[in-house]
Amino acid sequence: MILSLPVFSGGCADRTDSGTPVVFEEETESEKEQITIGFSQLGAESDWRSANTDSMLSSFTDEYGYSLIYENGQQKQSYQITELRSFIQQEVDYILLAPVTESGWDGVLEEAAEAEIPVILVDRRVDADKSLYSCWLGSDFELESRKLCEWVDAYTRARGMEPSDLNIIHIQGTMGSTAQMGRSRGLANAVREKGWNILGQMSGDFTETKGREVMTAYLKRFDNINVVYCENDNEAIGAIQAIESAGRTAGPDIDKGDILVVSFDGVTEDILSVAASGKIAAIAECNPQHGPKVRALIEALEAGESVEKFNYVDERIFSALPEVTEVTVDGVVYPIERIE
Ligand code: GZL
Repeated sequence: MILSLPVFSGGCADRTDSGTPVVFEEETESEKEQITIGFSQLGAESDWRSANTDSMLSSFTDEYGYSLIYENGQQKQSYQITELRSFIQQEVDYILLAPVTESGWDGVLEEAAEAEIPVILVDRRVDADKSLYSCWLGSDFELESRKLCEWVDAYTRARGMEPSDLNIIHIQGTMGSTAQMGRSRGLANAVREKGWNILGQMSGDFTETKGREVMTAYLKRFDNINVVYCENDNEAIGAIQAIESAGRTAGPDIDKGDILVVSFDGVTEDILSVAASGKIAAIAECNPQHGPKVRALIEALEAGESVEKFNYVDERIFSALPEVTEVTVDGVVYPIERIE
């Protein structure tokens, strides 16, 4: 029996067993052209992450022609892998992945490749065959570190200190993440090249709570700490709380007993006001505004254009302290952005 399928305006009809017409909404023009994105964000651990999520969510909206499926991996790789498998099952057009750490992605990326779903990495990188992802966009974390270490060297010398006078506590980010590895490598090289001292090194997992815990522990062990190198601002805020609770001062007068706190990110007005007070002496910017740039990459791919495999965002150095106006890394001069 051939069912008569009267076409209603805007839809086509079938019939239930009782003969009641069931109208399947026809795809609207916009739905037809919409690009479906599955975005696995690694977590919500920091102000930077929130700013990055906001940038991504506001860039892939209906008005731009996108349908976004957003998932938060709560800083657990197993959650993110499950999310990616769900995106593959839903046959999304693109997968965006902000990977929590670098290792362990080959399997699920191969599954996406088998499903012919392009993957774009944002922020941190993965330790997997480059053919398994279309491209990556984010920061040069080691360059961020080198710029900040040059600032520390210039500033402490301007305050009459010798490199060997610096006794540093290093609060690392999430171990195994690209940001942590680049920022730790930059400091390790500076310590070796300049003759600084590292008193202690431990992960603060990019969070305020753990930054405070780590700094509290080290303040109990050492009375000669004069520099704290935090791998993000949230750790720095926690470290400053611990410093002040211990009766010490986080500030610019390192030659008079202050503890010089330096950090990464610089994404909120609140953090920049802490830097304006001198409690954070300098911040290497980590630019979270990835959304529009990732959208441009997808538009290029959609247009059949080739794109760079690795795409970098521009970043500055912030400080309220006047002694250093620029730093030079590999012959490139980076002006310091004065904040007040
Ligand atoms: C850097 C990003 C880091 C930030 C932290 O691109 O991966 O993770 O610096 C965030 O604030 O938690």
